[in-house]
Amino acid sequence: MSLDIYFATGNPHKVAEANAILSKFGIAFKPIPSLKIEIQSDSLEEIAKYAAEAAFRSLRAPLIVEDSGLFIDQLKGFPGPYSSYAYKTIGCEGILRLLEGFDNRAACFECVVVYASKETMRSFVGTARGSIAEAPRGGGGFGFDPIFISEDRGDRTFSELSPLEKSAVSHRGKAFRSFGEWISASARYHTLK
Ligand code: ITT
Repeated sequence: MSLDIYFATGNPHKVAEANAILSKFGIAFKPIPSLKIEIQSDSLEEIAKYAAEAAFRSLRAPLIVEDSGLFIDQLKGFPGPYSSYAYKTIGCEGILRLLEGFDNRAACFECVVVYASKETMRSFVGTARGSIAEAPRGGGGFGFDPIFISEDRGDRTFSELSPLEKSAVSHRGKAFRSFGEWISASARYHTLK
């Protein structure tokens, strides 16, 4: 038997990556796309906490919300919390154009997972450091994966990694593994599972 937890997100890639990580903890996420309310803020944690509180008020069942983004040093952290919008508007090509002529291509992906239930609300954070490639490479993943080179995987972009290789070093992998360790040690997990 698995422990089902709702995941308020409209991004099926996030759900697939989270389920692959959490299946070993006996947890399955059930997506509910319509429940994520997104405020504007410079803080991923603030965005995710607000969304988790609002989603819990409507659903009244344990759930998670995840907010993530790509932070580029040369662009003072842009697109950061605006990554979803930046991806839909300027995309990977637009980011590469903004970095044309700059040597500093350092960047990181960040992910905040917020779990909300009747008893508690907790955040779990993951960061993956790396750099922005000169051109898109690879066919896997989603979003900015084709232009992000993880410092832990040689010269390969996230899109050139298998899903397992990506999640071993990714921001999402780190945040969801912390969540999995915490929830599997909690009383709730043992009574409901
Ligand atoms: P929800 O808000 O519905 O969960 P979303 O895709 O809009 O889905 P965010 O607001 O958290 O999610 O935006 C994060 C964006 O950052 C995402 O759309 C991608 O463009 C980018 N991103 C986050 N994690 C990524 C990853 O692992 N690989 C590539 N791009 C990623």
